Amino acid sequence: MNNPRTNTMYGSRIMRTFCQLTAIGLIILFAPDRIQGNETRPNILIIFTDDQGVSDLGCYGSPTNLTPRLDQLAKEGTRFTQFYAQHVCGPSRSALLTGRYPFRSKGWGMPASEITFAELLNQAGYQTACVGKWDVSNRKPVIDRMPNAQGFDYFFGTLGANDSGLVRFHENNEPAGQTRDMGNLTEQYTDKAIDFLSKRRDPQKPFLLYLAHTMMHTIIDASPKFKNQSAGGLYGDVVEEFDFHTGRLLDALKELGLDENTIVIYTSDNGPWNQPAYTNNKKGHPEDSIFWGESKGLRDGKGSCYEAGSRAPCIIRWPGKIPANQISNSILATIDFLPTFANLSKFSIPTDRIIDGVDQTQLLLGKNKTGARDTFYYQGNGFRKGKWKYLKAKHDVPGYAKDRNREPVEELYDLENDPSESNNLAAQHPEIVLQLKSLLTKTEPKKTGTKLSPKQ
Ligand SMILES: [Ca+2]
Repeated sequence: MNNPRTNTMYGSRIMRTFCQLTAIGLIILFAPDRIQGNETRPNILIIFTDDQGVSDLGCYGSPTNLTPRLDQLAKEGTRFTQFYAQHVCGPSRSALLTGRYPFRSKGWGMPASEITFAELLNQAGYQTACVGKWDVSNRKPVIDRMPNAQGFDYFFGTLGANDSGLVRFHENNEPAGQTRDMGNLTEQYTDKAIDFLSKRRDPQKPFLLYLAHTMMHTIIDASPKFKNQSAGGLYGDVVEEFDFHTGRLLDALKELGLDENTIVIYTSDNGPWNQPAYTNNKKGHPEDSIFWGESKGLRDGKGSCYEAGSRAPCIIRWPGKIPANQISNSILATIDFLPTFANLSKFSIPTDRIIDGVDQTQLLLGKNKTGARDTFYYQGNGFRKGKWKYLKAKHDVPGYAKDRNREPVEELYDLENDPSESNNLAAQHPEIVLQLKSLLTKTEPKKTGTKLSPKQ
């Protein structure tokens, strides 16, 4: 056919197709989730629970709590056994968000000048959302220290804890109601997280979704469907409900086609609130109910400088990238996430301040079994290097976390052979005590501060 009009139409169709292809090409070339080498930057989903024991899940050895979805997550990813959050709530959150030990990032009082990984990911083109418990603005609506000002495009959740059985919500910077129904919080936060993925997400951008549950922080409760169902009592009901709703979130990720390129990180902020000074005073809980988690084989719990204070469960999944069905006994810490995200998501870490975390990409990808860290600093109290842990004679811990069974002497433990910290070897190994004290002194809070190499 040699009709000039048809030729013109044909030509304009070619031109239109060319323009469309060029536009798509430009989108592919410049879309924020593309990086050099056509490698796609991962989405990041952090599921962060509160006061959960390191052995509360089936895959971590719980004989009572049924957690099939998190057990499945462990089969699809790597489960860490030497994972450190921090000893208590606000400090743990500022450390997670900034990659800096709490004495630098200031815990509940985290100042506006702190730089979170949400800010860095946001600047690098990520869409960012925080759902749940914030707890680093002194539990107050201080606008420049709330999630929107600290890198999150969207926030729904609470600024504080739920010790009184009341949770007040904010949506972004505005008050958004309150509830006394603690048993509904896990479902409610999960719904908001799924809502973000399915309705608020910008498909042109990779995302960071930080879902910080209020459970299992007292006052705990489960919804009617889960109540009195677990062999682990009310606490077990809450854990099982958390497992169920986490499953819903993971299902949503899959249904939206996002699961393959999303790093899912599950962990908790500190150990279980299981000390007699606290559990004997069961405020707001039914008679005889158990409302604390298990850190089986580890000494003490939340707030303590013994291992159950800061050790947390941690499972990380990234299909095809992070080895599936693996257990890692290497030391990893929440402070390492910011530098690791910097590598994976291609942003630069701040150079005007000390970042205590270290890039653990090679450990996560299974390319380096030992990881980039063999040390951990126990806020104000001690220092670990490899299997050895040193504690000062005087412990600086909250009142509920004081261990009444200890003498005020320096302590040294071999965590490999004595994970429950029952055999003080300080007198037998004075040279190791000296070495760890020296490392502790180098790390301890100073006005100027020095960054200690994570491997010493
Ligand atoms: Ca906590």
